[in-house]
Amino acid sequence: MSTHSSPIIVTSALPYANGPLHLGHLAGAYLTADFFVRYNRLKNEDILFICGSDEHGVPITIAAEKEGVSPQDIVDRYHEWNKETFKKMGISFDYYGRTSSSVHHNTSQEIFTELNLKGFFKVKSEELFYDESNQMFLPDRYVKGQCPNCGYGEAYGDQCEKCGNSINPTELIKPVSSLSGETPIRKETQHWYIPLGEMQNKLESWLKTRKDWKPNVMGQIKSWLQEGLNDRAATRDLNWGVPVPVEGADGKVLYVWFEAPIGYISATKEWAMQSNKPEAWKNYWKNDKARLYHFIGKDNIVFHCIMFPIILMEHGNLILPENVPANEFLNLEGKKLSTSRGWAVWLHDYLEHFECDYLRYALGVSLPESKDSDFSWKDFQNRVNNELVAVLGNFVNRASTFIEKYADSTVPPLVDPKPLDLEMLEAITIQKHKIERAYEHFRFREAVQEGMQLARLANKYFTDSEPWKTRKTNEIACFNSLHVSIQVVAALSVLMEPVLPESMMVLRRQIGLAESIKWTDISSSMLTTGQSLQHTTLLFKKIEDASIQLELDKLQNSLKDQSRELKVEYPILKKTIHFEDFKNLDLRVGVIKEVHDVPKSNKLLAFKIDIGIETRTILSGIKKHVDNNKLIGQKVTVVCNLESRKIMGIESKGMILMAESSDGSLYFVQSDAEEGSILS
Ligand code: B3M
Ligand code: ZN
Repeated sequence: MSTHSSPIIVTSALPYANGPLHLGHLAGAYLTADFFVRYNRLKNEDILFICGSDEHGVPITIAAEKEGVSPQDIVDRYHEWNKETFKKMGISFDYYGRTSSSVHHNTSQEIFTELNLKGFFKVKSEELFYDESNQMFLPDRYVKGQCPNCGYGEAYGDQCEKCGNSINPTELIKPVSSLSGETPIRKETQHWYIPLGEMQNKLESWLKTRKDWKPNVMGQIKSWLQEGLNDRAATRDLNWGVPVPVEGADGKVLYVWFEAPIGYISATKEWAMQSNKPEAWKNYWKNDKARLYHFIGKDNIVFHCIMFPIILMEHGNLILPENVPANEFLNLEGKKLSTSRGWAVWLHDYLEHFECDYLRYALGVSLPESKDSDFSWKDFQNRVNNELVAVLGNFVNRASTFIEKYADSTVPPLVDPKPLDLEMLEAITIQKHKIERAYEHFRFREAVQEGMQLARLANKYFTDSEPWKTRKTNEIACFNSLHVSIQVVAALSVLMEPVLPESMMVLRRQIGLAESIKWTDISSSMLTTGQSLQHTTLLFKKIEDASIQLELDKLQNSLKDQSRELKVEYPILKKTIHFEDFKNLDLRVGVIKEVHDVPKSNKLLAFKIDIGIETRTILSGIKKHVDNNKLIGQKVTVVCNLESRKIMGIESKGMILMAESSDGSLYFVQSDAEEGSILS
């Protein structure tokens, strides 16, 4: 993607307005989008950054019921709060809308109606779960039960969070209403289905034209397509949401995942109206030349890469995404982030104690770009102290203090520079190109690191050229070092702007760079000789151990608080079996000899396991739960006399026993006994 003048529209997933924002949100869909947008603004692109609150759907009504307030109260509270938090975090949306707005209601109803008139939907009458005591149907999370695919006991009516499969509610085994805890009855109702299955070929042809998509994103899409797409209802029996615009459809609303992505369009319309150019939204959505980028977390891939494109395609006259650079998940201190368990860092809380730029940088270098990554407070402290303070801040400070003291606070001349000086000046252009390439291919970690790399090189240059010595022996050489250094400072103040907007703005003011400075202005001569410089303040402050300990304690305490309230629910015991039944199980200790990926599967691994008497191939769907590099040589427990099964063309003989912890993580059942040992 090079600089052309076609408009760009960037969207970040609309967070549900049912709770405050945390670190996982930021790392998933907002920080990278903001880096990308700020970079493109500096490049003078015509770019629009859209987001807003997702205010409908079962997540909202359930949050309201939990607190005993109305859904409206919930969304009003969190909409304003989240909007404010994003702003304080430096996320520079051009418009932050909300899906309860009338523009959104109208827009999504219009799109539904248009599709309905085209005969796009399949209208089906079917029996769905109904809670008799509450007199309501139980869409999505209102019904829980056992997953028909993986057996997980807490699967929801729309999706199993364990295996990621989408579910038709009536497929749930032992369904229970989340409202009354009772077994629901089945009751006839009518819904409008999106015929995803029929659209699969068309979708696949379009996907083939998508270039440069991240492998983690394409991989997930392909595995959905491989399993074959099922029709999905675009409507729900609920009274909170956008009413279905069809006569006789009282008590029905559009499915939140049908209308929420349309929120991107509605918010763009609102932005256009607010900017007094009401037609301007078309420049982004109805313009073949415009490019649309959805920034999301990986759990939203199916909706943005399958469902929404199908809706856009069938509607016609609206552009489809150019790319969907989804991120994986961010873990916290080595564990899965979980708001219900209190294992989260809330952004509003963070902002009370630290600068927004610190987190933007620390997360920026460790983003879950291609695989899940981890945030730890210790690492955060190290990034701030050893990189922001000790490298970038230190360099800026050294350069400007010297100029203040020895060059009368003006940019000294560059006279007869030596190779060391010229190399440093060249590094500006080299790093600039590296950063550009990184941003243009959605490699944000790299972009951040290459920026810091320039500061690292500059620190070394400063040390090597020893201006504190030359100032007494060779003033020209000393001035050259200071001239070069302050030019690097100027370049850094723009190169690092997407990552560190607050501190780089302060820096640019101090060195007298114009507000309007652009990416193309980055060069080795951004400041002119003789230009006077203001006194620079320290850009970053060291974080003490005590502040980090405070955060760690807070995390532990909230975990304790939550577990008091929210005891882990263990499934009830299975029914008693005879001793003989148990004796029939052949369990042995095995040792992992080889591990291979299974082509086209992002869940399965193929193991070769030595069970003493022989080495067997066993397939197991635990890819996400284990560290691939640490598998060989591990002891595991194998169910050896389970009938063999062919999975994805490979014969699997037996099963590896796994223990499942309450957060859904899987662990091997291990023994120190030698391979072949029998468990009895
Ligand atoms: N609100 C889900 C989420 O927060 C959803 C995103 C909507 S994007 C159109 O994960
Ligand atoms: Zn499942």
